[in-house]
This record gives sequence, structure tokens and C-alpha cells, in this order.
Amino acid sequence: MTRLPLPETLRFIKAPGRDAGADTGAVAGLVAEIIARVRAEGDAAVRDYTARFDGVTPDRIEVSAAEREAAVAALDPQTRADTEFAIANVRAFAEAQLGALSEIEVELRPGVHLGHRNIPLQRVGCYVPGGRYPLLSAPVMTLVPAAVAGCEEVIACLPPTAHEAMIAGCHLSGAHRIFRIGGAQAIAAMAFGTETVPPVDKIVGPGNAFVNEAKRQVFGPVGIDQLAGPSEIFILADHTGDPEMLATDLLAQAEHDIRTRVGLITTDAALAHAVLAEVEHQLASLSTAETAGQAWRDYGEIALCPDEATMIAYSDIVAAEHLQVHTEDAHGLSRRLRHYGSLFIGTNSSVVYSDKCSGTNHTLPTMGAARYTGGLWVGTYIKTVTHQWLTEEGVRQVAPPAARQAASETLEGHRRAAQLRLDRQQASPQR
Ligand code: HSO
Ligand code: ZN
Repeated sequence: MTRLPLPETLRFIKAPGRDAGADTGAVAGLVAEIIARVRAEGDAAVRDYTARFDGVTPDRIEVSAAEREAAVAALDPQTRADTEFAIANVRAFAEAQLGALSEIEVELRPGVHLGHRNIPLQRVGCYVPGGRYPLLSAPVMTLVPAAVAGCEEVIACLPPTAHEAMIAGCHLSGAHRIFRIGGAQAIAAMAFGTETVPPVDKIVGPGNAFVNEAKRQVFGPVGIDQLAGPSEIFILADHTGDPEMLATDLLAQAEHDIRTRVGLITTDAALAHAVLAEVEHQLASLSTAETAGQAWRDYGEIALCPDEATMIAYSDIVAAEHLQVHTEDAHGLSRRLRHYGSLFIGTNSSVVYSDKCSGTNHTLPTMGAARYTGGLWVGTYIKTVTHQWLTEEGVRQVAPPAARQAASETLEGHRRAAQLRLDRQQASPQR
């Protein structure tokens, strides 16, 4: 999995049984066929694939206003309040981040004014996965920041088999339109549009292998956020680590999927062995042990490092989606870390809080993508675009070098355009 050499002094107390991210590519052909047909045949192809893959034929692809209201009414009051708590926090944090996005305009040289503006994407499509469990926080994380960004139209697609509560989640999170379409056919519909579904400018949100591959294939004419793999959690701990807490947090993510990658990186050998035993102990009573146990056996790891520097070096190689720091000086160590999707500093800060409701986004880079990107945020829905305006003095600054460069590149059309403005100034000099 990792393309970088591991630190030589690192020793695995438990090595992963399999190479994370090894199985890819098997679905590309089928996905290409789905995209081509949805593009050519629109709703008819969507209905056909929905019947084939989801085993249902909804009479209407779009969820009506009455159905939205009914889904919200069916939520029990506590679930609704908890969802609204999550929405409020995700919104407030996204608003704070939006406030930190500045626009600029500078006079770089006399008469050469350059700037950038932040413009919200016009139409965004959020894919909301059905998944093994209905994750009510999923629509919150993709839809709410889009609304904060100021997108004109935000649509959501979710599999027709998804729990009704997910429709309520989309509604409460501000989806303008909601469609019962899942899988690659949903991505194709949002990318190219059908009679019912409008084509969007960018598609965001995680999904299964088909969704992921479809996003990869439609990228270009339509934007995507990132390619989402199985969830990951790594924890850095020293002698102060609490084995029960560490095992609990590792298993909390391991229960997502049999391919979840979980790991402890520690400087303390006794802690490493204690966590190893504690994971087995907790699995014995965990209702999701079938999934979590397999993920632990296949992708779980405990790495022992001689010192903090090695721990940091290995953590940066992994570039985990979620990274928790359980060390004596968690804040100090955290400032030395470079590659992670989202960071959880100190023992009070569990990944599960952000999974659900603390307010940072839970849609994060996996499979090493954290080396080059962070997760979903309000900026995902905004493009930063540049502009310029020149005075006659500005033309005198840049036209001669631009014209010379064009000439040496033998781009005569470019040279003329650069020169024309200088010539005009010489023809009618500034009063
Ligand atoms: N850990 C998942 C998000 C999630 N977990 C939502 C539970 N609910 C991916 O970051
Ligand atoms: Zn989770």
C-alpha cells in the first residue's frame, strides 16, 4: 500500500494481514456501460438499472414534498433533535471557515491590478450512500456546507432502498431536490442529466466501488470531491495510553467495513501488547464483531516505534483518514504531524464525535490521499477564480515582455495582440 519505505526501526507487534487498497479496477467495464446508457437514454436507463440492481421500481424518481414531510414526521423526536444538533454544528463550523476565505485585489506593478474572487458552484450533486447501516450524518456532511457556500441548487441522490430517515436527513440538511437513484446510475444521471435529474457542476459524497469508479469516469466535464475508500483510523500513543480507550476507538471504525484500516502506533511495548489483548477481549462482546473482527485481522496493525520521531514518520507515511493523538504532550506532537485527513488531539477527542456531530466534516481523504488533500469543506463548493484589469501604464509594463516571448515562441497571433495595445498608445498618446 505505502509507496514510501517504512522506518527501519519500526517493529510490528501485529502486522496487517492484507495490503490495504489492493482490490480495485474490477468494476470499470460495467460502470462505463452504465454511464454510456444513462447518458444516451436518460430516465429509461436509470429505471432499468434501478430495477436490476436495487430490485425496486419507484413510480417517481424524485421524492415529493409530501414524502419529505412524511419522512421527517416519522423521525422520533430525539433522532430529529440530534440531527439538528449535528446540522447546527456543521453549519456553524462551515460558516466560520467561509469567513476565513478572503478575496484579494493587488496592484502588482504600476497599473497591473490582479485579484481573485470566491464564487459558489452553481449546481452541486450530493451522493448519499445507502450502506450497511443508515448513517444519518452522511447527508448532513455533504449538503450543509453546500448551502453555506451559497450554491444555487443542491440535489441529492440516494439508493431507493435507503432507510426513509435518510430522506429526512437530506431534507433537514437543505437539499433542494432529492432523487431515488443509487450506484453508478446516480453518478451518471447527475453528471450528464436526464429528463428528471438536472446535470450538476460537481458531484460529492462517498459511495461503494461502483459509485467511486463512476465518479472517476465522469470527472472532467463535471467535478468530483475525491475518491472515497474504506474508513481508516490510526492512533499515536505513548506510555500514557489507555488500552481500553484505544481498543474501543479502533473497533469503532473497524465495524464500518471488513476493509477498514485501523492501527495503533506506539512507543510503548507494554501498551502495544495490552491493546492487542484488549481488542480481542472487546470483540467477544461487540455486536458488530463479525465485520470489526475481520477488519482487525486483515487490516489491523500495531506498530512499535523506538521514539516519537519514528512514530511521526510512520504516521506521515500512512497519512490516515482519521488520526488520534494520545500522548503526554498531544498538542506539541500534533504540530509536528503533516499528513492526515482530520486530527483528534488528546484523549477526549474521539473520531466518533466528528463522525456524527461535533462539526468538522466526516467526509475525508482515504488511501493516502491525505498526503495531498484535506476533506470536504465549504471550500469544496467554491471556486477561487482570478481576474485582472490594466491601465495604460500597466500595458507599458507587461506588453513588451509578452510580445517578445510570443515572438520567440513564433506565436504571431499572440505577439500581435500584445503589441496592438502599445501601438494604440503610441498612436494617441495619453493627455
Ligand atoms: N467514519 C465514517 C463516518 C461515519 N461513521 C458516520 C459513523 N457515522 C467516515 O469518516
Ligand atoms: Zn465512523
